[in-house]
Amino acid sequence: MSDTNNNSQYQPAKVWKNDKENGGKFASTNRPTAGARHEQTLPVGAAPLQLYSLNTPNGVKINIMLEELKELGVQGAAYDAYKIDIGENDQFGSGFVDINPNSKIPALVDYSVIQDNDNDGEPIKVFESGAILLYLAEKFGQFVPMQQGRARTECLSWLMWQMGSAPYLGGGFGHFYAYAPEPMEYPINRFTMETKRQLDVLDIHLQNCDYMCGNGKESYTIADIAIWAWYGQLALGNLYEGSAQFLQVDSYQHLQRWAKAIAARPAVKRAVDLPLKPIS
Ligand SMILES: N[C@@H](CCC(=O)N[C@@H](CS)C(=O)NCC(=O)O)C(=O)O
Repeated sequence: MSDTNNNSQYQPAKVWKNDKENGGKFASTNRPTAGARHEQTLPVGAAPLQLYSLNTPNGVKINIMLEELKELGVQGAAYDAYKIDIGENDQFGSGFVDINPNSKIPALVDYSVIQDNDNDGEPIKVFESGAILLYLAEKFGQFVPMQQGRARTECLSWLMWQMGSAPYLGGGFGHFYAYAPEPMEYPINRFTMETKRQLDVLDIHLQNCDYMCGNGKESYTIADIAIWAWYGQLALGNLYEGSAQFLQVDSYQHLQRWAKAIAARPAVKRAVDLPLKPIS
């Protein structure tokens, strides 16, 4: 094994055991099991949509969408937003797990549907930020081409690209660059390589279009919203201190132009620092 492994003495046992603190930033939160860890009833406000979230990139996607709908004056998109503090293990409370069995923010509950015949008086629970964006976009007929065809397919392809790619950025690069107990060359190199490749994918694509799926303001979609929350914020130096220089984000000029244009939108300015109500 090469020296760049930083860990050349380590040999995986036949069966993994959870018998050591790993020392990373989220070490005390992580367990190899799922399900509720404590009882916690979540508050429900008066608005039709109830958001349980945090202003991380995955949370910011939904903040942007709801604030963009507010900008358009969409009445039915009124919402209450509550803070799920993942550092305090709120994501493992019974009320949150009942909405999202995967215990990760964001999660949304739509109470506007309880009068509808096919909902048995129950609200609709939505988890996974991509699913929430698509749910809201389709419910209100905004920020997604509604008709099946090339434009809708392109939008959903880029939305799914974001959902599949960002774990390499956040869980891979971000984790090892900013949260691991010590710098480790092998994982930092591996995930930096992949993150820079992804930034290049976006830069090349944005060379020929204003937004991810076309030109002109009306082509701004949930694909831009989802991708901006991670890659736009990374490009603007808002994620992982020191990473803008490390990744040389300024060199991706088309990505920079797109990221700045979206950052200037009033809805986006409000969304990145959305006030969230306490859950208790
Ligand atoms: N694929 C999920 C990922 C959500 C996610 O990873 N959320 C993080 C914060 S950005 C979280 O809640 N982490 C808490 C934990 O892992 O315990 C989505 O897009 O909604």
